[in-house]
Amino acid sequence: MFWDRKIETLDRPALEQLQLQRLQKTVRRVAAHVPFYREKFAELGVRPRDIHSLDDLRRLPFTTSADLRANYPTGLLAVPLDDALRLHTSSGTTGKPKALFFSRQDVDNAAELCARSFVMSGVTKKDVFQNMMTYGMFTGALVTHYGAEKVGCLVIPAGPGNSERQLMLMQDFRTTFIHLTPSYALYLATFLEKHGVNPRRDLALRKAFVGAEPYTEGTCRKIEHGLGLDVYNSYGLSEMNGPGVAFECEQKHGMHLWEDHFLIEIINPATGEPVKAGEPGELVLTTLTREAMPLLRYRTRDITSIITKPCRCGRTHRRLHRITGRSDDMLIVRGVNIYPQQIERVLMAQSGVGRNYLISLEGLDEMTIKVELAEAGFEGQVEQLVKLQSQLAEKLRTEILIKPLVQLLPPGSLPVSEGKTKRVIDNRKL
Ligand code: DLL
Repeated sequence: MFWDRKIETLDRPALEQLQLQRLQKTVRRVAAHVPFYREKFAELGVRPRDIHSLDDLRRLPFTTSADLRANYPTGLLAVPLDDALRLHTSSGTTGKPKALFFSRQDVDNAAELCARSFVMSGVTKKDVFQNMMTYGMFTGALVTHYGAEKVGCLVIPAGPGNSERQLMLMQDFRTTFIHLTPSYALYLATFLEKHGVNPRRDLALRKAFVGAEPYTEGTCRKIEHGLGLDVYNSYGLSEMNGPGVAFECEQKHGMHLWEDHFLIEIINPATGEPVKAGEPGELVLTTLTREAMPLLRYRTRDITSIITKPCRCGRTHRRLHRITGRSDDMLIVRGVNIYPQQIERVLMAQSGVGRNYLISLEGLDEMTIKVELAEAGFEGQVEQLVKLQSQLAEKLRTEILIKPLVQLLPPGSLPVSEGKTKRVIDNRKL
């Protein structure tokens, strides 16, 4: 199913022509209205009229999240404040948040891309959408809210948490699809199980759009199994409107990134140079239609790769593989580079393991993986636990090259989050 068949299946030369026109317009816009970019262009000796082809993108400067913070609150605005319609913020680990402005057109485009993304997975106006993302300054809920309204769905702005109420709403209004973080999805699955709800039998749920943080294929399967539905990966970031940047189609093999609105590059994060076609690296995005706050070559820090083969669904917009982590999430433990997603991959593929885990770093580089056991399956024998513990430690060693301590915990003993989860506690005294 298509929301806008023409644009979604536009042939590559026409799509690239459209991208070039939009890139040129964006570059002219920032050169005229954003001193930060004007100065960068002057430093690099590049002028808007030097952009003749998409390859010229590489002549333009990168933008980083530090640049957004340094220009907080309005330094990167490309329109008069009067023409800004909405403000979202995105908080990082330190200091001021990033302020993201939307013009009327930006608000509309964001909703349009979410509508496209929902319809791509088979959502229609007959669907009932319970939005379990956080409403507020976070883009996660509002942007998808308006997208689903555009499709004509009944939208229930539930927000996350309060699982009793979620269940009541799902039962009373026959909710068919939800949008939530992987952490809350896993929690909700446990909640339903505890309350004797069999989602396939008792609820009308068909799909969950899951995103806002990285998760593995194994976690995806656990959510599908626990909630009795199909999971579609939902990717986005506040700097690019929020959700709706890249979503999965019904083929569920990679996320189509909407290339009429964003230009993709995959670079080696250490050198800034492009990687070879199909190789993993850091995703860098340039906005092509944003009016209030266009961004050039934004370093997302997300690690992924482009699927080079065309998709069977007929869309020409290229797909990204699941995000495997952020370049700034990388842990260095005893000199070894480790991504938390590698650990999640091992844990979630192991039978007997439950739905929650925590990576704890203490003392002089001691790594402990705290992991909950599955609700069902454990028969209370100590030998069983010891075996599982050593199997996990061994598999983890193969994956991350160091052998962590594995601590098995009863289900429900680790903290849960309704939003993004903190998976790593680093208390090392190095
Ligand atoms: O998380 C926007 C969003 C909301 C996307 C709801 C999808 C659903 P930020 O708070 O700015 O915006 O965080 C963006 O979250 O750079 C990734 O590191 C991570 N992220 C978002 N979606 C995914 C995903 C929203 N599907 C940052 N898989 C991004 C992996 C994701 N990581």
